Amino acid sequence: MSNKSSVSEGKTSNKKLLAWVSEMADLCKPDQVVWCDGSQEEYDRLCELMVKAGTFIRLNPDKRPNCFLARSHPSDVARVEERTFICAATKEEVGPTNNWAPPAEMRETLKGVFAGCMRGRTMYVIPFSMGPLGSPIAKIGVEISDSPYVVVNMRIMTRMGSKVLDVLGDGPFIPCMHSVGAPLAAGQKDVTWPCEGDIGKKYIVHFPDTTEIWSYGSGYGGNALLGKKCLALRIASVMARDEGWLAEHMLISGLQGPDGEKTYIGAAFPSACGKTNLAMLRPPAGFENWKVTTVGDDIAWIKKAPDGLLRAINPEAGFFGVAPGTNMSSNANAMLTMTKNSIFTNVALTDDGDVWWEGMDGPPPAHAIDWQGKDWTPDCGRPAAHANSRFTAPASQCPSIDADWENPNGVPISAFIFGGRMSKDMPLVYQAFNWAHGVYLAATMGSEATAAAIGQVAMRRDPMAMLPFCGYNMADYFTHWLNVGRKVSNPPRIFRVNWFRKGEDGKFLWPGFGDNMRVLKWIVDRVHGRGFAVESPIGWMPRYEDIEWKGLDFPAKSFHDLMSVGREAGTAEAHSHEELFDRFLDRLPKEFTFERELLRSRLWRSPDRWELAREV
Ligand code: TSX
Ligand code: MN
Repeated sequence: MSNKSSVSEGKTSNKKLLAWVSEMADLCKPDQVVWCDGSQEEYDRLCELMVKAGTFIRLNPDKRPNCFLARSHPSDVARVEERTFICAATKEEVGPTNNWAPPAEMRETLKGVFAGCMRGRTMYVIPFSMGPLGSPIAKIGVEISDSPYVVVNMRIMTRMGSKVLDVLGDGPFIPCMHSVGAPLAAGQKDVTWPCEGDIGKKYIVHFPDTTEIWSYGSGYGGNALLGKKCLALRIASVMARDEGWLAEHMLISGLQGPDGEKTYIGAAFPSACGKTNLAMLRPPAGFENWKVTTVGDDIAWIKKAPDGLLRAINPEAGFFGVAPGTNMSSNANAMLTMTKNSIFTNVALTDDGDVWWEGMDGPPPAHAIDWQGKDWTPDCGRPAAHANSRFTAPASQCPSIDADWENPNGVPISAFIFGGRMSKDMPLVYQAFNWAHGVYLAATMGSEATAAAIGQVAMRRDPMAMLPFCGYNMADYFTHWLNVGRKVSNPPRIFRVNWFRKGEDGKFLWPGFGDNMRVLKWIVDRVHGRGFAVESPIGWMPRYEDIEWKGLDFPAKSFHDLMSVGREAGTAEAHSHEELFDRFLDRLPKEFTFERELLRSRLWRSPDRWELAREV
């Protein structure tokens, strides 16, 4: 047994890191401490270890070489927002949308739950970089975890291992403490997915003032892979506020037209709107000379560069995407990315050793083993894959990956797109009048989610798709957005989109997916000052003839149904913004109050229904 950091000799001379690892080993009492080097050999060894333990099932190497399936405990399948805390000095700093606890009190609680929590387990030290190694925008974290599943997922999702320690030197790092919260007594047999079963004993805690993360009790996704939501969004958003940049829940993609001109966009969508699908979009028929490239599918770090442009990097190195619904027509690039070297969690296992989930291509298998390890047949009445089942796949394997995806200086962003899932009254696309109006559109973004209990559709406001991910008071976050736009001379143009509008018959009005390229082309045209638009009370809108329809039979009447907004619906929407704003009291930027009044005035003076398809 060597629970001292003697194992670390020669790995780093960073005194703070050595002291922290040693202190955490003393607290958690693991059987051993292992410093991860990030090598293929180490990855293979840990995967094999998990196969032996029953945590991993190796998939058929002829069908999915070097791929594994993991099944989590049924109680540990998603992020736990109600157990997520931001422990800043005061409650006002984190605002009404975050859970808060006094930092000193929370530290005592955590010391209690972490004491001896790694007994019988190995403590892994995982150095990682969010962003290309050595990029001026990148940040280094070190995760301590007792989960080998976390180690191998982190190797796909981040730049991980000894090379990070070389870049770190004696510099600062973000400490990320993680335990599944399931110590083993002497001789106790382990389970395949250890975790704390009592949700009240799970903790996902952020200390923004000292930039620390402490996560206890879950081994799943954003609860455990601490570089992603915890570091790259919650902690980074605070650092970004203090340092004058943006940490956003956005995909980044490149749109290249027939003349070779390339335009990069950042796009924010709440969950279940198909962000990964948009990031990897394949242009439809009629767009043969267009190319869409992928820089990232989830997180963007955006900074004003010396050249005066807002440049973005994807801090991640892999995709942790929702599996159900992903298929060759919704997202061929994602399907091709995960053909090898990937990890699948909570999907079904087919009889020939491959994976399957609801919405995959072709007919369902006649028999499979479901995500809980039970026999499954198409008529059994249960889903084969969990709705939040995931693939972890290296971004480098994505056929649409952008040539500059690892450019340490990032890619220049020309447009920000914000979109929710709205079945009524929200047009396919419109453009903000200016930066402040655009920030307002982003902040009032809403999305419909089916509340399973009542089977009803409820709209939830999700400002910038950051509601669960902003590490400080969202009113201050809005102010920060307004400030960033003032700092750059030619800020990105801002757009709202909605792929999910339905007709009277309850059917989707817009084909979506690849055909969204038609909307993106109009956005590109607008950004470069050549796309036409008409002014409406809510923003600039394309007419039917401003959209490229080649390859799609889409009548002007349908476009009109998709774009029109009535004065009554618009006014009701403007009114309900007040509900969101009231939560932030006097911290809300003044601009928002004025933007809302301007919107109401424009609507008041508008016709009952404005008709873009017929009028100019
Ligand atoms: O990802 C989606 N996108 C973005 C694609 C680039 N989805 C899936 C959402 C769940 C994650 C969509 N679903 C999109 C969309 O644009 N649009 C829709 C709605 C829709 C669903 C099915 C059809 C059309 C629209 N199918 C047919 O009409 C045949
Ligand atoms: Mn996300």
